[in-house]
Amino acid sequence: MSRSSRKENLFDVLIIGAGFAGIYMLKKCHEMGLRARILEAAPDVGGTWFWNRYPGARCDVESLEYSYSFSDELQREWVWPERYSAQKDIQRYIRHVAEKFSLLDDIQFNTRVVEAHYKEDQRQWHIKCHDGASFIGTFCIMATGCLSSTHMPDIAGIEGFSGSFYHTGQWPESEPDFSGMRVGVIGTGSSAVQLIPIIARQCRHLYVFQRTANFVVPAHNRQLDPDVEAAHKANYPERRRQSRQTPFCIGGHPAPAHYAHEASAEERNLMYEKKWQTGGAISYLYSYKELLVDPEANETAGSFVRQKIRSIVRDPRTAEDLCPNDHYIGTKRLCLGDDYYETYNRDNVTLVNIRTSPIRQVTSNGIVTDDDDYQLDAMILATGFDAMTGSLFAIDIRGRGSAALREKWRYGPLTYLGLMTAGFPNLFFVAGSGSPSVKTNMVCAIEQHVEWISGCIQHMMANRLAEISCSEDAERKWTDHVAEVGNATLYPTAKSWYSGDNIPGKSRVFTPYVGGLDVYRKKCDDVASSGYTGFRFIGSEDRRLREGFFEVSE
Ligand code: N01
Repeated sequence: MSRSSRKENLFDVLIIGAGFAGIYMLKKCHEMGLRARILEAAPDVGGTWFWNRYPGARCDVESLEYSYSFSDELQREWVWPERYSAQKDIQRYIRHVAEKFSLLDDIQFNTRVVEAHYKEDQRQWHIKCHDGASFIGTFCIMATGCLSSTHMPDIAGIEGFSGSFYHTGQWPESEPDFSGMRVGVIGTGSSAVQLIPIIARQCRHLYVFQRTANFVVPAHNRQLDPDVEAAHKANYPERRRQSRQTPFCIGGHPAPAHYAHEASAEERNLMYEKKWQTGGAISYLYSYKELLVDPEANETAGSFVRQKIRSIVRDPRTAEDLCPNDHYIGTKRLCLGDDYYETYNRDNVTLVNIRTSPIRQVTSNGIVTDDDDYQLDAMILATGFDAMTGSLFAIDIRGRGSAALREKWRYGPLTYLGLMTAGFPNLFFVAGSGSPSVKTNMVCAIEQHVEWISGCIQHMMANRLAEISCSEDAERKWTDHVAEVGNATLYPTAKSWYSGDNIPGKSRVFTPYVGGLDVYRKKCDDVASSGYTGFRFIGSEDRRLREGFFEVSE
């Protein structure tokens, strides 16, 4: 370890990204007495919550759960104004955490990493940034986020549009004013569902260009009741403990006790109505045990939402266009919205079905479809992200023998526990492919990974180990296991960003581990306590790079 070194650009740990993951990783490095630095492309902390500041941006996990649990003082002192936090409150929170734990001095902002190469002879990562700056670290931690690399669709003529132009994932700080404007929104995923009702209230006319209808259930966001908050905080550590014992790491939603196929149609309707009135995606999908594994059961939950759409949206054709019919509910991210379907009853909102009438081209002043020509003053792309791997592939990452990660993962990510990939020593991924990640409460997933990685680094320090990598065998078995668990559900049946379907040319692989964070945590803990089964270590005093210094067979 290079702990004693004070060379300007030499660190024990280099962390890429200052979102929830990077911030906590840096704090752990401070606790371990390691010299660490975060390199962050944005001018502030927040990661995906920094960039996604479009009107209406809000978390779909409740505030008291979507927050760090590592400090009881922090979780008690912080006051969340709303049931589901707005982007600006989450951003304020992450900033507060960075200040409270004196992390800002070790974050280098406006620094985009473009290259990360492992030098085998030195056992160090050499990092290069867009401005030519370079850094060297013993460990490199990719805290780059799953939804950070925006997807710009390849639509003919799009670069020639002369009006105002935005992407939800790169929203400007200037808070654009749409009053009096004709606005086009392309996309109807979670971001659009939150944005559309707000823009509709501001603009002269809103055209929503929808290719695929999504299921949307109500959020019922509201001010957080101080009594609810006080009761939660009075018992916070115990609530966190209970949350950790659930697959999604979210408390207050007991696992379903019954099967949909055992309930009568009337009982099911009562159940779905209750969930509709309560609000929340997990709550809705937790109506019955088998909703995400059994197509027929799933259909009962999906058809309830379609009935709701038809009862809310007055124009029958618009209502039919809004009814999802190409995927099982919950297999794409179930959108949470307030006033979403109601917005289509406004006189100044038009839904344009670009499945039946595709976009031919964008012109300098609008969008031309097969059937019509829409004049626009502003265009908003809500077209999502090159998820899971996009932010990693944006960096030229090379491991042993200069092997490129982009090449190695050409047919999909290969990881052991989602934490490492063979041939890339001392490189950890936080809450990405091969781990529960986006299929659980992301903050919990991040805390679990950061704590495991920190424990591993401590183990290496205590045992004078300089290098860790995972074996190809462990990686293959784990990747197969992730696929097997996914294939036992309906998730992979949907065309979704979970599987990379939204990015032309990307290999189709459903990469999150959907066995639950509770199960996954135990697997990771068992691996560590059994002497890091499936990982290999090399000692710091062994200058020859021989394998197996601390290898534990499986
Ligand atoms: O992106 P998406 P998002 N022509 O990929 C359409 C998280 N999130 O930013 O389905 C026309 O879901 C595309 O159409 P189709 C959450 O995990 C969370 O909305 O490919 N349309 C789709 O409608 C979420 O799942 C929160 O046919 C094109 C849309 O663009 C994830 O981020 C809030 C197109 C993209 O939807 C991503 O959500 C916001 C094209 N060429 C986001 N290309 C909360 O916590 C794409 N589309 C609440």
